[in-house]
Amino acid sequence: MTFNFDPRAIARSLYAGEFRPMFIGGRWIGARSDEVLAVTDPASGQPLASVPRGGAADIDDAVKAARAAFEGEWSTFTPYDRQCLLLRIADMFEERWNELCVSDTLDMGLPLARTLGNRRRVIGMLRFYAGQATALHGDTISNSVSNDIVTFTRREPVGVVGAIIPWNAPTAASIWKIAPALATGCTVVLKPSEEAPLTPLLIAKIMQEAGTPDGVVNVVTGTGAEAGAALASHPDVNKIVFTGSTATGQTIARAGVDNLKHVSLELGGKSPMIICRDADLEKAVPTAAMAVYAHSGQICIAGSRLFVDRAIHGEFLERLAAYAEGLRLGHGLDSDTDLGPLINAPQAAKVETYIASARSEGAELVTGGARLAGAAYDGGNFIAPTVFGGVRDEMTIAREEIFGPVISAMPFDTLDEAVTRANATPYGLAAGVFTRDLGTAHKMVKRLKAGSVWVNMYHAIDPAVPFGGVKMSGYGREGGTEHVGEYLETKAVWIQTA
Ligand code: TXE
Repeated sequence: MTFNFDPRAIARSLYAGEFRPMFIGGRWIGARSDEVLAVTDPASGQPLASVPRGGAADIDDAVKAARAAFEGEWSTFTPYDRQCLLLRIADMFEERWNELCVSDTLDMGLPLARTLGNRRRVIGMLRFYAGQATALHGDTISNSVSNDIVTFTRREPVGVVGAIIPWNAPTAASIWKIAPALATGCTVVLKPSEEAPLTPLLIAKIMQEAGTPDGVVNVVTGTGAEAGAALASHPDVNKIVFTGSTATGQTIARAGVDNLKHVSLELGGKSPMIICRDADLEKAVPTAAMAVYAHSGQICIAGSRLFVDRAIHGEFLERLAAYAEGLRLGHGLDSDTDLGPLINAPQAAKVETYIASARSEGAELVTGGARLAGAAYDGGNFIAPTVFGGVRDEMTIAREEIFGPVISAMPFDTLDEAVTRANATPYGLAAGVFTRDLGTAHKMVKRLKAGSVWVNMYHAIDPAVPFGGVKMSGYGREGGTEHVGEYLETKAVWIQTA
């Protein structure tokens, strides 16, 4: 892909190693402790900026600011006012899209061609929720008590929302949490990942410039154990929306019990991709590859368990390996990069441990399986796109979320067996099926236990289509009209008229 702008020039203008304050109550400030966290470019290891290491006191300040805004000026905004604000933010995102995407790429390494392609997931989401802001309504109910009593419901904002997001999609994750909050009249304290806090701060800046009242959106940077835990357990936070690992999601859900916070969790996955013998391999091979490699495997919906009908298993793996070997790894700002780095050294080490476990448990390495060395990869953590064949369901790589570019391929003999094995996981975020047979497709869709099922495609996400998981992949949905309900409380009103 060629860019019609100079990404490196934007990168230089954005981050030159300086201190980037966080955003509380409309003010750009440091942590009360004055401590900072360094942020580096995952592709080069070069410093980008430093951010405040916010802690419990800073979270408390942000929650107070969010509460004051919720009770104050923000509560006077009509649905139409909120709609206008969201549309203004969306317009500003359009104008500054290249800048936002360069920032996203620097934050987490995803190639710029991909971050640029997230327009609908981000700006579309803002506009979708702008529409939802003026579509909120309660019900009039014919109560069974008396004809002289009018009963109706009001949908009211849940209050202060704590949003905790991971590093693998800073822009989209921020907007998926903030847009529904603004649409419904809530206020937000966002805690980005310590690995990728810069784009969320840029987003807050744009929102401020768009006229978002002080305190409506606050961003506190810091670690999970400090700022994240303080937000999850804060008694004046009404709801937590979290995207991240299942283990942290469980911790957060427990922390919310004391004040019975609403909690929605979008967690990990070990999603199956099922390739039937009648699949169109021209489409299925690249789709199955990118279902995992697109974010270098660092995406919750990665279709990392690849079930292939035994009749085409050999041919499929050959073609998959050839496709994987043709992918170019490099810095996300380079126009010819297909895949970026892993976020940091511990993540790369974790992936290498999984690769080692696959070898020692008897899986057969088809391609990849090693770090890339050489000047182009200095300072980054690049692991070659990897395919293991001969994987058995009980092997570690077939059971655990790797969050790296590793596909575990397994043959199957019957569709019944494929679905049963696909469902034999604690997770249930997504699933993919490739078949030309409509009957097979519908049967699989019905039986697969997952929040999203894609047939003859993968990875598609749309603001109007609900996204989320079942089982240990969490609860609650993002996107779709039902999502706004997660930011609302229902108040029942009774009026005696005679
Ligand atoms: O995730 P965490 P991390 C998986 C992936 C990865 C592993 C660790 O396998 O290797 O998780 O990554 C905040 N209270 N996924 O450490 O811990 C944290 O600061 C409150 C899969 O990044 O889930 C960050 O903002 N908050 C996943 C956010 O939670 C806490 C995406 C996510 O961090 C906290 C990310 C606490 N006690 C990682 N501890 C997916 N499937 O999408 C941490 N945080």
